[in-house]
Amino acid sequence: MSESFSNLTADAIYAKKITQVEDFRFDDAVASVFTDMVNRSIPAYADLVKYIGLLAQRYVEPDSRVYDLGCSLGAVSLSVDQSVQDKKFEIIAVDNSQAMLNRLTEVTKDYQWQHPFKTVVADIRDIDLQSNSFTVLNFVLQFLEPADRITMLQKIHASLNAGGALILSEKIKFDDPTDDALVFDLHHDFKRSQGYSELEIAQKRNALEEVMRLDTDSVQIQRLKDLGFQKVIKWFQAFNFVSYLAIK
Ligand code: GEK
Repeated sequence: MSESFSNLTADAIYAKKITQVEDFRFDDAVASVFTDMVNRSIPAYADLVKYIGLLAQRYVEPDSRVYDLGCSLGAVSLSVDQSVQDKKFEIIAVDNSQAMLNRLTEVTKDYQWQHPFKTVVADIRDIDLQSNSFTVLNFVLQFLEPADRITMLQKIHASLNAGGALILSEKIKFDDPTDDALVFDLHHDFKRSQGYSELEIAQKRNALEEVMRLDTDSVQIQRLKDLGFQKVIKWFQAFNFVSYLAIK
């Protein structure tokens, strides 16, 4: 995973006052600072990515496929590739941002993949998923239109082998508004501790308002259970960022 952390360029996208903050997009500007941005915005992101590699050791089956959906710079793919040594499998990383995939190619150019790895530029809603043992949606479902989320999860459930796992990481809302406000503030304390200014935090929040509509913890868990996942466990949480393990 260290390879994806080389060439670190500092995120200063929202550092200056912007008259009209536009909706957030995964364009060249974001792709070029993404590693810094994601580490300073999602608490414990690097640990979470590392631990997804550990989960992969348990759930990736020999001669199967792994999907990294909404892969950005491929941090999850790299983690799985390095973590699961003793099995043959293929990794397919999908993102609809050409800018992200160009940057992925650049940051991994000297990396020797241990398993066949391919990228696909596509909207994850439009692709056919082939049978697989491990699918990861690491902070991606939250960017889909709320109405499309269940269909996406249904498609993943249908494509997973019995016993296979979906790792779904999401920023969540809390059911209780007071709890939600508190954890929201704690997350902003985290961002301040990472060197983001009040202006940067506020402008990024505006940019994300329309493109990232959050579900509550109870909605996330119930939706996965209703789809037929045998086991749904919240295995990781840092403030309002959580990850679920859903086993078919
Ligand atoms: C990581 N998983 O580092 N189809 C395909 N890709 C999409 C779609 C879509 N409909 N919507 C958004 N994306 C990564 C981090 S970032 C999370 C994921 C964040 C892609 C988008 O282009 C971006 O690369 C990624 O999902 C979300 O573990 O920035 O908060």
